[in-house]
Amino acid sequence: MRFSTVLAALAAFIAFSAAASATVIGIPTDGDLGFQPSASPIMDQIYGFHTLLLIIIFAISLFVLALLVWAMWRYDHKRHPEPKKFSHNMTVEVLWTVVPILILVIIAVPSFRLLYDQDVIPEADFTIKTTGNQWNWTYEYPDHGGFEFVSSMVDDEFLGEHPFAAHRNLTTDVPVVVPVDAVVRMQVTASDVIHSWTIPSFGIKMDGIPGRLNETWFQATREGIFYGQCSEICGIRHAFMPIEVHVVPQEIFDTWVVAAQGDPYGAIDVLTAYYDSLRGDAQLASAR
Ligand SMILES: [Cu+2]
Repeated sequence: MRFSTVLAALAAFIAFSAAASATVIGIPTDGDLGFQPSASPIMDQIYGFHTLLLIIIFAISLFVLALLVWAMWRYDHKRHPEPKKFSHNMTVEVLWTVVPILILVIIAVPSFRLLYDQDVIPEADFTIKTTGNQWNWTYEYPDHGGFEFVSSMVDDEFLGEHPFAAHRNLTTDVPVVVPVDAVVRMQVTASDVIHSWTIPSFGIKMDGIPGRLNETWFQATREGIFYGQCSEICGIRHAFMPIEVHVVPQEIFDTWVVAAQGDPYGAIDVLTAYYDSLRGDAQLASAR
């Protein structure tokens, strides 16, 4: 088995074990460490790359520590009273130049591959355009008739009235909805100051800059509710413009699109009905 395959399997296992009991991802959870569970091929790659770096860093730290301990013991003034007078050692000098270069090359290969895969958007199924505002997000679905809506955080006092998955500082009044496994081209811009559209589980973070149209992409490979937050300090309510993405089966997405073309703010009823129908499903019931 190739080393990269082992790394990917390890990363998938970590992602799976962290997420096995939750379909609502991006909320604070007690005792969690590391990244949020992965839900996209890009995040899988980030996981694998992160694991590779951890192994390399651990090996280097261990080697330097061992070298230090050995040097302190071996060249102690009792064991080694007369210091040697040489000032060059060709072998050691070549080694400490070549080995770090090799390590950097080993890191560079998956790093460049990841950068390339993040940057080059595969053929997209459809596009969503988002505009960051102080302090909420406007979403447009240009490939589905061009309907648009503004998604704002639900304030604490109204959380109790929200039909599903009400989480403080994360739940929005109108979430973004995408079908599972669809390749989505995400266009990001802003109307006033710089914002940043982020979903950690999808491995994406893209600045929204006034007067510029940035692009990124994601493919959500599992159903659920995913949260992110604006990641560019944008003013006094920067912490209160969350991002909420619902990944649902294609037919639920199609129903939602038809409803949203009529009334984007009322289309949330489609999601409510969908989660109600799943209430008996142990896995998705936790979304409520
Ligand atoms: Cu912002």
